[in-house]
Amino acid sequence: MKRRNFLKVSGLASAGLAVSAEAKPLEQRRLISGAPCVLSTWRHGVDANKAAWAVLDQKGSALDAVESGVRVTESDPESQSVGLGGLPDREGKVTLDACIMDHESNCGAVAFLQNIENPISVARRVMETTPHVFLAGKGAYRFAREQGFPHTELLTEKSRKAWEKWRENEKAEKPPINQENHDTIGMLALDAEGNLSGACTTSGWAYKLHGRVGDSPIIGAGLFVDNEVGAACATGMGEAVIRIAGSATVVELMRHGYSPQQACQEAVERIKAKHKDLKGLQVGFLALNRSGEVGAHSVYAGFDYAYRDAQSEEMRKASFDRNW
Ligand code: SD4
Repeated sequence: MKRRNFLKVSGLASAGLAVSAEAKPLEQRRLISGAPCVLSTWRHGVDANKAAWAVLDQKGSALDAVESGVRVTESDPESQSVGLGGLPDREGKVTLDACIMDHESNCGAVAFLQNIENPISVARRVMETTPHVFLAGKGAYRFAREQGFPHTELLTEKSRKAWEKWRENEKAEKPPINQENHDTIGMLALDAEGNLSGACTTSGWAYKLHGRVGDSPIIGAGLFVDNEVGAACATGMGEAVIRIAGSATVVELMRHGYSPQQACQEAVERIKAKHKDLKGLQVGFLALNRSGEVGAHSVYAGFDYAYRDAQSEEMRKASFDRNW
């Protein structure tokens, strides 16, 4: 597709987003790979980035970095939206979704996994030891146990109490999505070799229907990596992210010349275009290209992310379209 046509169909022009004069499709430019860095969604990303940076700083791989990083959040009982201590579904069961992807487009995923504290490592094991990409439910659990992962009770006292309180006031509709009950960790890293990897892990939408799976374990929705271009991950209402193949869309936009920031903004435009009613529909995207440029944008205010490289370690606020 000619670039002019691509812009026309993308809706970028109508969204009023400017593409810089240098923006060119990938085949017309060379992205020089940037210095190592790691970024991850929400405040729990600070501690996760620490663990990831310990790997990157020793010239370790981006793949090892993202796995080590998000394991910290999965194992933190205080984080009520990921791994141990995650808020359960409406039946009181903690069910976990995760995926991982490396610079060679190898990927692994698990969904609807119960009683395993570190689903990201199970996802990596699926990627590295099986001919498959995705295991779900009982099969994923059995595989994890065979691989030596311990059986763990994931419902903490704090999360059980929150669920009981929710049940007292249970309404027919699902709970609203906001920063309190919806904060997956998605992590993207660039290593010293110039390779990208990503990981995404969550307990999903609090008090969801039993069996519900969101975007987080779906390669192309919750996470996507293409080492030629960049990487992206998503947080927020998974149903909306799946509808636009969110993370794959962000990466593909970068391939066509969008900066990471422009790509995240355009993906949010697509979400907006597909949903007449945006009330409470929070989605945020994070993106990183091969040069180490970063982008972050969300539908509503409040999305932030942790960034770390050799010079800086900080929380950053994403740009957004609307106030709550
Ligand atoms: C999901 N996207 O299960 C995940 C949840 C999330 O911030 O990202 N929360 O829909």
